[in-house]
Amino acid sequence: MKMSFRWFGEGNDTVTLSQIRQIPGVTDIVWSLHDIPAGEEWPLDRILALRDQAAAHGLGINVVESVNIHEDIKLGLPSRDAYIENYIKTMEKLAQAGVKVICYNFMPVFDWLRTDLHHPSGDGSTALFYEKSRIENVDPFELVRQINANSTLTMPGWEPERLSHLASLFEAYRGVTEEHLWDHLKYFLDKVIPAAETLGIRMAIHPDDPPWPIFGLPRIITGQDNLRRFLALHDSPANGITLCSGSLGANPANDIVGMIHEFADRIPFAHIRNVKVFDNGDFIETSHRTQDGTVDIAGIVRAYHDIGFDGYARPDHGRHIWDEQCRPGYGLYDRALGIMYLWGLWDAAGYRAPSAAKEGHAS
Ligand code: CS2
Ligand code: MN
Repeated sequence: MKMSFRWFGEGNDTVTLSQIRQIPGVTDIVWSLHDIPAGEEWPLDRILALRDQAAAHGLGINVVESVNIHEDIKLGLPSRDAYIENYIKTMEKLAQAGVKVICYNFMPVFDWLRTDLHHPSGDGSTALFYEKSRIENVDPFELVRQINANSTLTMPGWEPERLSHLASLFEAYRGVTEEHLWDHLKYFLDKVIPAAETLGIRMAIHPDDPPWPIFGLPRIITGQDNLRRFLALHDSPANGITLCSGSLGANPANDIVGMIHEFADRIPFAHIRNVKVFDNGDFIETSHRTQDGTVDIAGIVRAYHDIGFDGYARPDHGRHIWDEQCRPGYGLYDRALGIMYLWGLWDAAGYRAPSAAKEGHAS
């Protein structure tokens, strides 16, 4: 397991590269060029500048999260071909800079969605919270009105301008079913995966978060059966999964340990975090510790150890603790604690007495 840490870039993140370097065992940042709109080609000079900046702190840039997919690709519009071409050009440049894994998602309109970014956890910390009834009984056009009226509903994965397009995006998705989305995903994979194979890149789709349809928009990367179907759409080692235990774990029926075993050789990237799911379907993000949430993090790390996982992992969202002011879910402290918990589980799973010490005594 190679450990990484998401970093949003200079001026865009409260965490610094020097801080990341001091977290034990972190070798890579997980990064993106967040200001470039989905569908546009990334400039090589900016990719190389980022690589040099990370290297100056002893960090690699092997994992990109995300190169976002233009909505026209998800909608299957004729304009998708030009956007897919741009996507492949970006992949070529990333490969030139040494990138090994590209994470992306195929969620229509929204990325991850929460109703409260600073929900009290009960111990003085706050965390991301999802209140099911606030999302699921809402008409999307009413939602657009709420967001425009400055509600606390937020779309953290996306550029703010997206809000102004929301109504027309909903309109465009009218009549787009899950089966259409599967077809559009296959069309994308059939173009992109052969390029990935040539470039030595592994593509890694991120599950939908939460893993069920919202606002009548289809969502398909939601659980084990659908992940199996996804992998079969284009059967290649370059077509893989970002197995996110927190996204999938919002549905307690998801058996994440089972997925790690079943999809072992198709997981280039692991997001490991916990959530606590309540009986009414609401959930809050917790510390990474198994006992604090509903997801069996200890079992998950043990499963990765059992399969000899040598891909990249990162802690995912953290709580906001010790009064840290940071991007929602992306502070330094709780994610660093998460990493030490993950390493603790990992090291304990493979523990052997250090042989070097014994050799030292031999003569
Ligand atoms: C989220 C997502 O759960 C997560 O990792 O932060 O925004 C994720 O980065 C994207 O869905 C990946 O494309
Ligand atoms: Mn994730």
